[in-house]
Amino acid sequence: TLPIEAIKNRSDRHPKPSDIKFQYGTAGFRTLGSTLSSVLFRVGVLAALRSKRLDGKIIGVMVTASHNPEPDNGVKLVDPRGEMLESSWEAHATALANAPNSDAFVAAVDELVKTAKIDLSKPARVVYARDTRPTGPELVAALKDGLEAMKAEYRDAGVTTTPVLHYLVRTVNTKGTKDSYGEDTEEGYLTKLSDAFKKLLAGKPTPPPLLIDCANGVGALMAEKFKSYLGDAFTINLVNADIHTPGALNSACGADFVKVNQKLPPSITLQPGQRACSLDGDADRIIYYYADERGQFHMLDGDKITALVASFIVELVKAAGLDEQIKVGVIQTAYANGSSTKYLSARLPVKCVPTGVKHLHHAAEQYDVGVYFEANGHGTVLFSPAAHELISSHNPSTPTQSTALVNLGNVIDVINQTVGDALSDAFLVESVLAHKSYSGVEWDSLYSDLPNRLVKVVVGDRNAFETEDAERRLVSPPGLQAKINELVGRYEGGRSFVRPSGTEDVVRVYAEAVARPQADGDIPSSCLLSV
Ligand code: 16G
Ligand code: ZN
Repeated sequence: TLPIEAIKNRSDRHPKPSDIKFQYGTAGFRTLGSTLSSVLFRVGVLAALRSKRLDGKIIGVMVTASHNPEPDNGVKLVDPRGEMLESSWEAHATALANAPNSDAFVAAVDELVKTAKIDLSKPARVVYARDTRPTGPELVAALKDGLEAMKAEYRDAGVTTTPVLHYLVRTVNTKGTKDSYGEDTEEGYLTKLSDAFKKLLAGKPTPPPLLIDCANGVGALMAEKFKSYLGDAFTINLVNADIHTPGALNSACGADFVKVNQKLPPSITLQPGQRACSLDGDADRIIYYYADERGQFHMLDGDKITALVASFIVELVKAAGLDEQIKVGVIQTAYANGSSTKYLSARLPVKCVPTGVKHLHHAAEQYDVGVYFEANGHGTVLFSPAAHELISSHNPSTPTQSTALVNLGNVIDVINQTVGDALSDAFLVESVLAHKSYSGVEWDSLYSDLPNRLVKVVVGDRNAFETEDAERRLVSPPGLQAKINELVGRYEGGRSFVRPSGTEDVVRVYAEAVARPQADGDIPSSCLLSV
């Protein structure tokens, strides 16, 4: 039965602020960290219930607000294979978080136990971690209160990145099975990725040192740890690695800053020809860039990573003699630059889905190999169990096939298939560049981005904006899409869409066209807010 008294008593220590309506959205719960104590307590209870529902499989809880400003914080649940929480439970999470008081909370929990048919006699196991935010320790304490109220077994993964937490969930749940994904420790993660990366670099000229902007976040800790695992094979130099100065996190640095402003963080100067990358606050996103010979900045975003990585995997699969059996596909969102879609569509199947990792991840699972990166730099590559099996068991008939198979195996191991992982992505990118003898310039020249503009607009009610066709067309408010079509038709190569944000109370407007002034259109500058 439900430990009602324990839940009630502990819940009283974490009262819900009466004026806030919480919502489990695409990024979990996310808002000002100082308001989240009740949410964390309740997520502790929810995570325990989710684990019981799944027969005691370990569930992950990550406390982070990613690229948001430092005072924000958030929490999201990770399902047993390391993937996002199943959508139907998002509503349960929202319901529990908004119960006005402890009695109502216990009633909501009781209700969930009944509707989701949860067997309370099953064990509950949870692993949690947090990023470097100052509100983290207090929120983790609230989370632990929730776990203890439910008598859950828990493991504290400490201060670590979102992708490491996802990795831990997957490795714990597959330990000792044929689907084993590695050692279920941070060392296991560091070893698995760095070994595969070193094997991919073996025999190639050592790449130039990579400058990594760590957004003054938890990625700095992980990147620092990788240094000794990589040894002489690959040098990383860290900048914005200060996790102690208040206010520094994500401030004028990091992947989101670079992507949104399309410029270098002011803390970075690049030598002509130098390549660098920026992580976000929990190290699940990455944006690359380089300076050309004139010192001019060029961004290499998630779309460019897709083009580089997908083409490389297609070549390896072909060289391995597996192109009949293994089909590689790409998933994008409406934000993908039109030039990238054109480049990729000429080479392999490309699908467009609504914004948000769960949509991309789910669509990627439909291919033997599914490559997805959001333009903002969050992404990974998924290999189906059948593709894994073929790659590890196929008998090569030529030395070329044999090399390609070994490389594919290492590509699989260097990738964190559970979620976007900035450092894993960097190693993958560097491996491909080394294999193709590309510098930033050659990589960039795979296609030229169409100039584009992304703005946010505050509206009375963002829920009045409904979209279809993977958010590329508005169905309401009535008449608006026709207006957009009319405007877009005036510009060469014009494309534009409007979608309500899933994380902020605004709508986002994206536009691209062949020339910069046309992408900017005739929007009065007073209407433009930064994104
Ligand atoms: C969340 C999503 C991200 C998406 C962004 C869009 C996850 C883990 N994260 O951060 O993929 O790009 O939301 O935000 O799904 P928006 O709806 O406010 O534009
Ligand atoms: Zn993030």
